[in-house]
Parts: sequence; structure tokens; C-alpha cells
Amino acid sequence: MRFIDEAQIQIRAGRGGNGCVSFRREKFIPKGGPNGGNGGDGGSVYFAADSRLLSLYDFRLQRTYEAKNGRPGEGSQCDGKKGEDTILHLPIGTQIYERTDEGEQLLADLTDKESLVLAARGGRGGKGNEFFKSSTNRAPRFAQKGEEGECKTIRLELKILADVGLIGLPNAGKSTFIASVSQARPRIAPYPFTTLEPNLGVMIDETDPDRRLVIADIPGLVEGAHAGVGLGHRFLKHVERTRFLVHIVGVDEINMDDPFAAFALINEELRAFDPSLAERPQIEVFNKIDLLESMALSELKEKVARAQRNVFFISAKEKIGLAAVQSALWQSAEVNGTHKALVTQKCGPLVDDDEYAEEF
Ligand SMILES: Nc1nc2c(ncn2[C@@H]2O[C@H](COP(=O)(O)OP(=O)(O)OP(=O)(O)O)[C@@H](O)[C@H]2O)c(=O)[nH]1
Ligand SMILES: [Mg+2]
Repeated sequence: MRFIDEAQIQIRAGRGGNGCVSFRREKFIPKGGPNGGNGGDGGSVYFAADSRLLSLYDFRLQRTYEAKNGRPGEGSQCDGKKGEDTILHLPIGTQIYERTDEGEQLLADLTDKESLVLAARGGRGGKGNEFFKSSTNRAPRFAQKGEEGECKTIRLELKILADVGLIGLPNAGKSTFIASVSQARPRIAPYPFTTLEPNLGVMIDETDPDRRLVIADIPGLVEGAHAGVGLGHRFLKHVERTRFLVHIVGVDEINMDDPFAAFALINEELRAFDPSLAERPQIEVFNKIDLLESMALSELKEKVARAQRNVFFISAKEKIGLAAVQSALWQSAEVNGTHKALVTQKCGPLVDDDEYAEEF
């Protein structure tokens, strides 16, 4: 599976270059002064957020990352070159923990596409002997060594950031929904557990392209997910950092006597995983209404009205009723009358390496 949301790596910054001991020696200047240059600083290791990424897969393949050492200083006051930095690109939403014998500590949370974090600082270059020249020591015969660069064990954990999380039973039509309202093109198929990894889609307002919402589609949940049934709750952490949820129930799988039981079942799973997730604002949706006879549909609508619930009726496949859900989403995203959303992510599903290479 390409979607990986945890990895552990070693990072090592570069050593500083040693300072140089050297004296000016020229034919008619037999005792020229010290002229050893300073060593260059070692390169540092940085983490940068990259909105094109949605997996820590690469960090399972390569576990050690180093920045370059600084070059030593040379005679004739030549300072050594600084070692090159290494910048590691991570998906937005990656949390960076440093592991030590005492435990682990959060170094940074890449919540923004502009995030750039210094994770391991390069060692300082040593001073050359010219630096140490003074009135009391006009010919120092020593220079400093370069410092070691920092070396750290890092645990990376991706927790997707999105405005909207899609939840529901397998086969409810979550992926069909995200495909209908965004550019995301996840796999859709008539059997449960088609989605095995989260997909991200961006819903764009046609009348105002600056208005966007990032939607996360995760694999379906089943009863007992919190105890590991089905794909378990492994993916629920990827809706933990969403602002609101769209809860999709396929009408082909409900019991007409108790049509809301399917919502309750998933809500129980949310509660068992994290009570605050169960309190997250939810937009409830009955999907696949094209499969219902008009009599059954009217009956269901009546039940919703009687229960005084605000459930939307859609067909994600036939694109019926989507506008109402979308406008409810825009409304939920408003804070004090203005649109507020994460505009940080623009990618769809996990970028394929070849596509990635082509595009960049
Ligand atoms: N008739 C009808 N079929 C739909 C509708 N929405 C989705 N489907 C079908 O339902 C099946 C499951 O759809 P998906 O979008 O893959 O469902 P999912 O919730 O993402 O499923 P998992 O990824 O397994 O959790 C597919 O065969 C879809 O074509 C709809 O509105 N009407
Ligand atoms: Mg799916």
C-alpha cells in the first residue's frame, strides 16, 4: 500500500569544517602573519510542507538523511564552503517528533504549506588561526575544529488536515460523492472497502474560485471498527483534524422501520474512538435516492420531517441534490459571515511518482 502515515528516520546535519593553520610565506616576506581561513558551517536538515504529497511512503524506503559537511578553511585567508542543506518534503499535516531515551517531544506540526522547520542544525565551522591573532599572540599555531552537526531520531506522523471529513459505512457512496463535488478521482466500486487509503479533494465554488474546501474521504467504517473490525479505526485519525463531517448513508442499506439506525451505528464508533469526534458538527446525507421508488422516497422524507432531522437527500452518482449539500458545506465553513477554509492543499489522491516527475 502506498499510503503510509507513520515513519521513523535518522537525520544528521553536516559537521563544520576545521579551521586552518597557515602562515603567509613569500620570498621577501619570510615571517608573514597567520592566514588560515575558517571552516565552513555544516549544512542543516530542514522539513518543508508540500501540498502535492499525501503519504510518508518515501520515508519507509530511505531511513537516513544527511546534510553535507562544511569544507575546511585553507591558507591565504580562504574560508571553507558551507555544507549544503538538506530539505525533506512532507505532506501538510505531518507532525514531527524527536525521539530520545526520555521519550518523545513534538518539534513541529506542518499545518501550513509555507511551513519550513529547522530540525537539525549544522555544526559551526572552526576558526582559522588568523582569527586568533592578537597583540599578545601574533603567530597562533592553532585553529578550531569544526563542530559536529546535530543528529536526531525523528518520528513522523501524518494526520491529514481538511475542512470536511466524509464518514459512513463501506459502499455508502463516499468516494462517489467526493468525485462528484471535487476534482478527486478515487476508485469507486460496488463492493465494500474499495477505498483503502484516504483521498483528498478540493471543492471549488464555481462563482468564486477563491472559495475552496478541502474534503477528506476515508475508508468505510463498520460496527466494531473501534475494536479493529474491518479496516478498524486506523483511518479515523485522518478526520480528527477536520472542522465538520459529512455522514453518508446509502438508502439501499437502511431499515425503513428505523432509517436513522445507520447514522447511530457510525456515531457510536466515533464516540468509542474519540468522544470529541462524535460532537463534531455533522451534515447527514441519505445517498442513492435514485434507487428508491417514489413512494418509498416520500415515506422516508416524511420520517425525516417527523423526526425533525435535517437530512439531505442525494444521488451522488446521478448528481441529484448535490447543490443543497454543497451550499450547506459553504455555510458551515463561514465564520462571522466570511468564508474560512484551509486553502493550503490542492492535491487530489496520492500523487503517482511518474505523474509527479512529469509535472515537476
Ligand atoms: N445507484 C447509485 N449508486 C451509487 C450512488 N453513489 C454511489 N453508488 C454506487 O455505490 C457503490 C459504492 O460507491 P463508493 O463511492 O465506492 O462507496 P464508498 O462509500 O466510497 O465505499 P468504500 O470505499 O468501500 O467505503 C459503487 O458501485 C457506486 O457506483 C448513487 O447515488 N446511486
Ligand atoms: Mg470509497
